[in-house]
Amino acid sequence: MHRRDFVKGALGAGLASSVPLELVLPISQAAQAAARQRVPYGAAIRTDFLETDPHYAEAVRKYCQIVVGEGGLKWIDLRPSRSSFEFDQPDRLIAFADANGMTMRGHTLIWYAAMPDWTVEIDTAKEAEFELIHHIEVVVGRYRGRIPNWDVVNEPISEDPDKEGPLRDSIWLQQLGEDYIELAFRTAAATDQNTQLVLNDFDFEKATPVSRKRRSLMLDLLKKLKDRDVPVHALGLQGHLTGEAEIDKDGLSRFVEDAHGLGLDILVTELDVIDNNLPANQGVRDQIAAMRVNDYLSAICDVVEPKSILTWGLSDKYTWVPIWFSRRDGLPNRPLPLDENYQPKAMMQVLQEFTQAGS
Ligand code: 9MR
Repeated sequence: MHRRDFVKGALGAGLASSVPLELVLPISQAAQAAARQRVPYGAAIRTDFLETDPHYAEAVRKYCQIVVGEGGLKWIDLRPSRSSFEFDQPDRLIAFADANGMTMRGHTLIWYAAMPDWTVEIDTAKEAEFELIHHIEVVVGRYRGRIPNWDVVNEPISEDPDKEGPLRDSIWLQQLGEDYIELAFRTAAATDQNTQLVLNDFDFEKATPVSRKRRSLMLDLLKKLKDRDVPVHALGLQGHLTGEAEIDKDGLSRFVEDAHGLGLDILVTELDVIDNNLPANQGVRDQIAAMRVNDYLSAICDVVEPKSILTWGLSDKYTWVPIWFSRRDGLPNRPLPLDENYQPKAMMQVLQEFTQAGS
């Protein structure tokens, strides 16, 4: 039974049939959309623009059931100094989510990047352990019961493992060795027992030696954590797809199946298509991007339905892609499901096929 039918049925049992449903239960746009969804869809949000660009807020309300701050919960935003926490941005975003019947994911507790300068002063294992635990306890504790899942550790596998070793260099790895991962998960679980704890990373979908290696290292890490009863509940597949690269559908499906076989849920957390090397023609570019997203999601959904699918941004107007991957021809990047005027592109149709009921 669809959720909508359930709501009507439950109401019908207790209320006079002459009362129009709209008057009894004002169904928000988000709730209506949620009723259509099979898999919840969401996007990374820039909170400031949500408040200053009404078209942006309208698009978020129209399409998203989940939001995640593109920043805001990163150390660089939260921790201006060792002794202080600045919760303004995530507080505003979670208020928006609450007001619109959405949920907010937590991104991210422990990451090698986006660290404020003062953290270079963390130069002993004891200090690192203290700071890691303190940070997680304060941040997860503040939103206890309100954030349904957290990226506890983000991007722990190194970018090119054959050159750099298996795990990504960070303050945490340097001071605590790979035990930092276990410590982060255990601390998060002890702080909020009801939130889903996610290990999140990218580049698992290509048919390259690096991608293959990263898949195998991620599985090794997950197995090790599971063997030690570490409370890791889900694998987050970021999905920053490279526009010109084929998706290794078999490799990705097998990887997802293996991770799921360890008892983990699968989430798609940061989907977009890096289009700096795709043809200039907009129509062609959008079609290729949609095709990559289709290949990526079918490789995953053929074996396991993800618990949610999020893109890293919603409209091409606000995207991180040009920071690292601007186009040589000077044309703007088009990595996301809505164009810069909030019109849906082919990618949005693909996303709806994978997320909406009855499709
Ligand atoms: O999109 C984010 C960008 O605005 C920030 O400057 C950057 C550093 O905080 O992080 C970007 O988001 C990254 C995410 O947090 C983790 N996966 C890769 C994302 C894109 O770089």
